[in-house]
Amino acid sequence: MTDEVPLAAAKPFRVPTAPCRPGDEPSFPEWKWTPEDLPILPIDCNSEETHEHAYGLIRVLGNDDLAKGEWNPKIDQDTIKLGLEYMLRLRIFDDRMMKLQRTGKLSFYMRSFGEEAIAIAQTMALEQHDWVFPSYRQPGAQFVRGRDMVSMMNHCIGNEMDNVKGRQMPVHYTWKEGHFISISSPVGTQFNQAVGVAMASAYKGEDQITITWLGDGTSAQGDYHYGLNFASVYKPPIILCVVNNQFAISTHANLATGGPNFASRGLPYGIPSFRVDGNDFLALYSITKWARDRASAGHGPTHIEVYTYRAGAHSSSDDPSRYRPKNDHLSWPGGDPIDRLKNHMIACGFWTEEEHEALVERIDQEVVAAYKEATSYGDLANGPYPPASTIFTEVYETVPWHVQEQREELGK
Ligand SMILES: Cc1ncc(C[n+]2csc(CCOP(=O)(O)OP(=O)(O)O)c2C)c(N)n1
Ligand SMILES: [Mg+2]
Repeated sequence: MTDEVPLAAAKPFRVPTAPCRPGDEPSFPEWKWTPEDLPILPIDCNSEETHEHAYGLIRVLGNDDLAKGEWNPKIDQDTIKLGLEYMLRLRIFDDRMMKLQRTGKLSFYMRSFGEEAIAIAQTMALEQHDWVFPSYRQPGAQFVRGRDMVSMMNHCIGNEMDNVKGRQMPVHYTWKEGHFISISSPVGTQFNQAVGVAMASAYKGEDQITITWLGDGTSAQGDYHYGLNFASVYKPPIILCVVNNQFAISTHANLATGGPNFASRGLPYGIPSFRVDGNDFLALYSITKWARDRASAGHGPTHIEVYTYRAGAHSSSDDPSRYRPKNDHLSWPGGDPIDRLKNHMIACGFWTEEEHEALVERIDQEVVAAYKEATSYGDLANGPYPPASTIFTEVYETVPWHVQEQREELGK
């Protein structure tokens, strides 16, 4: 008898790696999907009927920049122009804020670079009173809901006018008036909270639906599966989105699932599941409007993989050149979401390069003016900041003795 464990023949254990690393040529599989591939489905369909939609890709904008196929939402030109304006505002806002971070004017920043269409098109497809449970990669929803840039900057600086009084990291917005729920640093917590709120809306008989997003990496956590399971059982009016931008900081998406894609993970939960081109404004608008109509009519949840590429760094603390080829986003088959909508508008004859440049110029001036105003309420180096006493306010209705004691201590 021996306790020694005998050596076995090689077992199929593997640790996936990213498809390309620094120094490699970026390589992405060629897209075989076209806007004509997938039929639109009745809003009361079941999960099995969405099988090809979970394994395919909903597209509307073709390679010739024209809108085609059954998923074409056929929205009016003014709405499309507004969508382009929101996306540009987000990109210019992000670029300015990143520069401010680099010059020490902000402690931290995260951009939505390459993913601008997602929160913007999807929020535009909803009603103003619907609930938004975002991750840090969907601040753009606030532009759609009408939040003032000065207010967003006040938060990022953490000055006296910060609506969360310095209690959150920069970019961890919350905005009650816009039904935009606080971003949480521990990733993924919003998924279950969103399902619970959607259940509450249904229980109260309100026509208020909920949308939530988390990333590919975050979908490897239990929270994602708990949320799907509750949505599967109770069928509340919710849109559950997994933004597959291929990376979780430096970890490639192939470490987050061993399956063929992210969308199809909703099928065994009995939830209709779709994969959509995340850089196609019209496709995102279309599937989200469809999912809202479905939820509003009482047919329950929809699960969506938003297929995209994180064009920039994870955050101001990250350097992607350490783990992936430089400028690889330029090879992404889905292109750039702003360029694609702009090219579509030009191809259809209701936009020009000159109008585009003028819009960029106007927004840039608005962003510069907003920062000037925000710093008049306090900058990072000199304040004024929210008073220290706000550490203790608005948390407890009745302040517990030990917190009261600490408050008095601070007062000394
Ligand atoms: C519970 C938890 N684990 C780890 C982290 C550290 N962290 C912050 S963002 C992130 C990556 C998330 O990637 P993904 O879900 O793909 O979202 P993306 O940043 O690509 O939008 C990690 C690991 C965290 N904030 N919370
Ligand atoms: Mg990711």
